[in-house]
Amino acid sequence: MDSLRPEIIDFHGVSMSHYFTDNWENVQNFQARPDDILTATYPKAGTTWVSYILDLLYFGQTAPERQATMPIYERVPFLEICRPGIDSGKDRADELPTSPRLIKTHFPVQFVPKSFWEQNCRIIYLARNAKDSLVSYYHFCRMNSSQPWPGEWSTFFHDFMEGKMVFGSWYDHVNGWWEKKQTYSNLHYMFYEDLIKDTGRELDKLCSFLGLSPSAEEKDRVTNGAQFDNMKKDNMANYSTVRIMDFKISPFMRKGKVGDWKTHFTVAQNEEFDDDYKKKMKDSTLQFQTEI
Ligand code: PPS
Repeated sequence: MDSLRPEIIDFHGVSMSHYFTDNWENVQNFQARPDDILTATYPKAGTTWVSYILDLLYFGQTAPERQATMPIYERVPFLEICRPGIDSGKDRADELPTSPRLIKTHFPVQFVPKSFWEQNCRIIYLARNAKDSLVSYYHFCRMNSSQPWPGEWSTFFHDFMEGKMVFGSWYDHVNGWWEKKQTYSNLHYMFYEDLIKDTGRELDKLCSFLGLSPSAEEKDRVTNGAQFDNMKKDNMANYSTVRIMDFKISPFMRKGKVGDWKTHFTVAQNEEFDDDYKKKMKDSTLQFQTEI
């Protein structure tokens, strides 16, 4: 453990760490523009993947030097991040010279600054099944010294079910955004597992939501460029430039698979998880795939 690691705090009823609440007032007052595109996810759902796809779609041809020289977290700022020694995500978003501006958040829906709704911005929500999200988050917390210490696997496993994670309960997050989709039409809700199964089809749906009609050639370029193996070796996408992440413990681009939870959950843990899941998700119409 090291001294950077924050505690989990209760913030307006959601477990958070101060790195994502310290800039709260400024973030809440963020002035969105009508063409801003917000990508929202619970942590580890594939935010970087969709960010990369969006960046290629919008700027891959007009500004290829972006992909070669700017890390993904500068191309697509993380709105609520506020850590000593780096510009806040809000300032980075304010300073983006591009149109549209691509912005990322892990906020539960009720924390999103109101200007995004007022400006009727396009919002993409990417969800990933709970079991793989848990596993990915566990390894991320081990390797990232700005996350609370995850403890032993079994501790983290139970904390996840109890929503004692930075950005709160996975169950509340995916459901909160799903409910929002019923009333806010500029929200495109997609699933990591679908993106894995058929990236081309998901790209088509995404483009249709965004009002883009890339050529077949361009679509291939985006789909191929954003493949796991390509992103893993791309230093501008794989977070290797971030000092607080220790890749010797676990790389950011770790496995990129559906079903890796099977190598972590014991049979008993799986039963416990499924029982609890049924209770927590009983009123939800959301359906997730935990294997493909
Ligand atoms: S973060 O830190 O919350 O922003 O992380 P996030 O980018 O949301 O999620 C990281 C996980 O997404 C996987 N990933 C991918 N999977 C498949 N294809 C591509 N191109 C891809 N890019 C990122 C990444 O490997 C993390 O999942 P795990 O299961 O840990 O490998």
